[in-house]
Amino acid sequence: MPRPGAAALDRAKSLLDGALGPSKVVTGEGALAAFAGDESENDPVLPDIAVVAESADDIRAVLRVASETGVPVTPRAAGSGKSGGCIPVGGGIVLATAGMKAIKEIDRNEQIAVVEPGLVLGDLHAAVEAEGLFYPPDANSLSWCALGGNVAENAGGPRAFKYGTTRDYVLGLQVVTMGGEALSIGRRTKKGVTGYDLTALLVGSEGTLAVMTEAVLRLVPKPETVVTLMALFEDVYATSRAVAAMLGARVVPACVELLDRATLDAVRRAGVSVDERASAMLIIEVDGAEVTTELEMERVGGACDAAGALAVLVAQDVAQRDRLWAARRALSPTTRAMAKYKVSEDVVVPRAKIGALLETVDVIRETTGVSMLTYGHAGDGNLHVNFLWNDPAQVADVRVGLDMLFRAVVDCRGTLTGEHGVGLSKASYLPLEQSRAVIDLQKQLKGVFDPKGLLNPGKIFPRVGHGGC
Ligand code: 2HG
Ligand code: ZN
Repeated sequence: MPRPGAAALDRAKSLLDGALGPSKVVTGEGALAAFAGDESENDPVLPDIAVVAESADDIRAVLRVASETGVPVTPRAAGSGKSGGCIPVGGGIVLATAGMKAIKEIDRNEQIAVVEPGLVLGDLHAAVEAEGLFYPPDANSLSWCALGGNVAENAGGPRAFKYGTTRDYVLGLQVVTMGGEALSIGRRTKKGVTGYDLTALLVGSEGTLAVMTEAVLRLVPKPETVVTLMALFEDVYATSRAVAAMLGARVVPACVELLDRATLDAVRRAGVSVDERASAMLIIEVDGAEVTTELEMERVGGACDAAGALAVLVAQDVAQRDRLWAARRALSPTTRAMAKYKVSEDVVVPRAKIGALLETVDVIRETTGVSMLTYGHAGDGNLHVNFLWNDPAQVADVRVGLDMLFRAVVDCRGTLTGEHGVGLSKASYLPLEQSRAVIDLQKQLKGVFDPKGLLNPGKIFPRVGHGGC
């Protein structure tokens, strides 16, 4: 992707210095390294300039300068993304919003919160829960990911099974478009159908249409009780039978997380003791009023037993529950440490096809000889299929495996990404799932918001090769 010329950059730098003061404008390779990468497998790319925004006015100034000078601009919140969404592949300016962390409002009666893009998700959870309220989306990086990125990528997490993803909780947004125009879209009320649903369009648009300066979030009452169960199985296929049986018993757990044998081995190596006979685990959580959670817990236990569980254990206290979730939430870094190279996918299949997907993973492993492991959000059919390898020469085999995986997912009417986004990683695979007409329509929408193609260029739309390997 061509980078901006020196003259345009010099002009942008001096306009930014003038508009914002030099302290917010970062240059120099050492300092810019902090704005180059994310948590995906894509190589970092140094921007030419980074702006550390402190207010909506700063964001307006940056988008005005970018438009005026023709310099690309890539928004960035915490940098926890998994698909290269904030990597500035076109160079230019990184617009960093991590410093805008305010919770501007929590309204208990209306059950809404108004937040800035740099607010860390875990901090939002703590603040609203202190008021007896609940913000369900719970990306596993919640201790450091930020709302701006969550909104841009429509982040999910384990609780999406019962509660949905970020988009289900964003009522309205303050955004700035290229050129620096501030827009207020959406609403603060629970209901509302005025005009097109621009909020829904912008949530998950991967920072390619506009930059968020504020979000109005819908909250729900905090569940009275939470019960966490761990079910162990001799084989991974039994887990999909258990999930089907739970739904058949009319239970909608908050989370149903799957760990396959190779993932369990990684957990064991990380020091958590798990029954050696087990080749698969489900972590299941039910929440709500005490009477209903007790009933649901029994039904979940019955469903697991019917599917042939070796054991179903209930976390006895908060400490046990926290230990289990800490191990689950750390799976991404734990498995990352297992090999020199890793690609983690986040494909989704209809729940009834989870077994078929796991069979496909076995076939891919045998065909390519690449180590693989699978974990993820079984309730949603959203599985993180991981490829792990040490020899750079195996990249070709990984690419074969990815192709097999994505084709199998699309063939069973699944989707390529459930929560990490297309970004750089999956842009070249978009035509597998979406027709040319659908892709063209999205490009036209992009052109309406960003006619010069300067906002987060290089993302979503097809290019060659998998960005992560
Ligand atoms: C998770 O579910 C995250 O832990 C990250 O979505 C998945 O990196 C991964 O494999
Ligand atoms: Zn996930």
